[in-house]
Amino acid sequence: MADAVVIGGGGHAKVLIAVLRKLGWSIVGYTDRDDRGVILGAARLGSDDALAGVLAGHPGCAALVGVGKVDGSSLRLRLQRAAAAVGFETPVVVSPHSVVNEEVRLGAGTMVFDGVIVNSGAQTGDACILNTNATIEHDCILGDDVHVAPGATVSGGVRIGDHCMIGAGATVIHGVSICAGSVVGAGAVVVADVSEPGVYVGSPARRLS
Ligand code: JB3
Repeated sequence: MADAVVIGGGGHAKVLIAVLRKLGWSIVGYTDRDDRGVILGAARLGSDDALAGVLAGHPGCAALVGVGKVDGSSLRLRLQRAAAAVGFETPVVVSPHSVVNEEVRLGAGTMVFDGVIVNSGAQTGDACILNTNATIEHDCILGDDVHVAPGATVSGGVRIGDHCMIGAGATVIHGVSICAGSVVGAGAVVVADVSEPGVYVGSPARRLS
């Protein structure tokens, strides 16, 4: 079994660790500035300063970002790139209880959780979260560090820029483009291109001033 360390010890880490276990990974532990206790059997190893020691003790270890994302920030991508820079593997994680069809490309560190469907021809950049029961339809192109929250539906041919967050249960209709750094609120329905970063809510989705 390959070793993995999880960066971050909160709710997202709990979801990630369960999927990693199903995939047969051996969880070395997690790093977090706070002690969040034992998470599904994984103990805190210390803050991120402890990562170098983890790699020394576990050559070839993977690092997965267990810090979630609820905004347009770039923290996840920065954490992943920093781990890769010191020699960690940052693999794609695909739940055995998801469906990934043909000619799909998933960037390094992208996580596909339970119930997700990624349809043919779709692609993501690095460090994306395709969260529980999200749907990414055919030929979508997602940038780096995009979080598609639980139950969200991204229809065919949609383009989503870096660092976006598509909220729980939101819908993006076919062919729409959403610019980098945008946040689509839970349950929003995006029916037109989003060309100005901001927070978009409602149906049809409108930018919060
Ligand atoms: O909505 C869903 C299904 N999931 C949400 C997820 C996508 O985002 C979840 O409900 C939360 O809203 C959020 O999950 P997350 O990030 O696990 O939230 P929280 O439970 O607050 O835990 C974040 C943890 O990350 C905290 O313990 C922080 O101390 C830690 N953290 C923050 N910055 C960090 C860093 N840990 C490390 N190792 N390094 C950091 O830079």
